[in-house]
Amino acid sequence: MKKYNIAVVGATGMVGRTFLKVLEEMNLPVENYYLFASARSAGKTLQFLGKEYTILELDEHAFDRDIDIALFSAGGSTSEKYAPIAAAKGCVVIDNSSAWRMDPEVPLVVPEVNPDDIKWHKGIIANPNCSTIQAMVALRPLQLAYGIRRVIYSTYQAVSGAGMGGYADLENGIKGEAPKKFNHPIFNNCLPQIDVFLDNGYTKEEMKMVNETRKILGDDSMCITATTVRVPVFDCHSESINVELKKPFDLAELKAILAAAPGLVVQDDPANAFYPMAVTAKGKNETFVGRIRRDESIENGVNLWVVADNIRKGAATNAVQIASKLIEMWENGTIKR
Ligand code: NAP
Ligand code: 3JM
Repeated sequence: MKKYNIAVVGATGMVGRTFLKVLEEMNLPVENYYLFASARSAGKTLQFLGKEYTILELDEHAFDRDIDIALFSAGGSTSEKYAPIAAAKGCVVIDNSSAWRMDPEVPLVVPEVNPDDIKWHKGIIANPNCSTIQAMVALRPLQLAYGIRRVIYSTYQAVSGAGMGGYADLENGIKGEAPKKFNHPIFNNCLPQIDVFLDNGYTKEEMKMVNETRKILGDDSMCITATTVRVPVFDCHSESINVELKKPFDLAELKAILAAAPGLVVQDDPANAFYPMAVTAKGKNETFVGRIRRDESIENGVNLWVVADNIRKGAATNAVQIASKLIEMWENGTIKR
């Protein structure tokens, strides 16, 4: 099997460091790794695969090397500028930022859900928002079985989703210090604002969930609304998802469909207080679903509680799974390198 060269852009960040852990675990056929960050970290070293790697500065010439795949997680403006430069050099960018997700020329991929969209990439493949990814893993099987008319998302999102700065705000807030990353203290608090506010009164995070869900599930007519909330939890996003299906369902059958879905683990035994939680999802690559019950206020309604490690399945794991699928498609001739 051919071996490939992989770059990690933003290697020193919360997502970037998890990329390195997931890459160590997933054992892709890789010849060389190149780790990039800003001038702030260039020259520093990171331990990876038992070796010491020196961080390289990201600049216009970074992709002059023979790089097959670049995993980007260095913020929207970095992706906006450098992803086209990398793609022009023949490298396939798997981008974790929101910069390219809604571009009609860019596939937006959750490997368990729409892997075939990888086939029409033109050099950039987008990784969805963390909150969207875990919802897709749970909703796709229901869409295929019953059709989905409407979705109401209410999220409880960990501070790690706001990077190293988000983590520091909770750690320091516990000690009584003022926040630097968030507008308000996050310790002992819930912030009904993630990312900036838009003209329609929603936050950008909320509209990411609405628009990305429609694109990934391939249904622009799906009715979707979202309220996204930052909570004082270090790791893992939890989501209440209320779904209105198009067809009637049998609850036992619906649970069996979820239990058989790829990447999804059902944890649903209320009698024993067994359901998905942030503390049990931490460090895992799967998405967890529980509290599966009929919404008795509408016809064909169901409520779900969905939890995943936002930096793993919500970011690094999903991106590395895309890379793995891409390599598989190159190797079996589905798409040309
Ligand atoms: P973080 O902990 O703040 O890390 C940011 C990383 O970006 C660091 O490695 C930093 O390098 C690097 N960086 C910043 N500016 C750069 C520049 N001009 N050139 C090169 N590298 C630069 O943030 P994070 O949580 O890892 O998130 C990083 C990005 O990933 C986010 O901004 C977001 O777009 C995306 N993200 C996506 C998801 C998802 O759901 N898909 C989830 C979380 C984050 P230095 O060490 O040099 O500062
Ligand atoms: C998650 O540079 C930025 O503004 C990054 C903001 C950000 C994003 C984003 O919009 O790319 C922080 C955390 C995300 C995301 O996954 O959408």
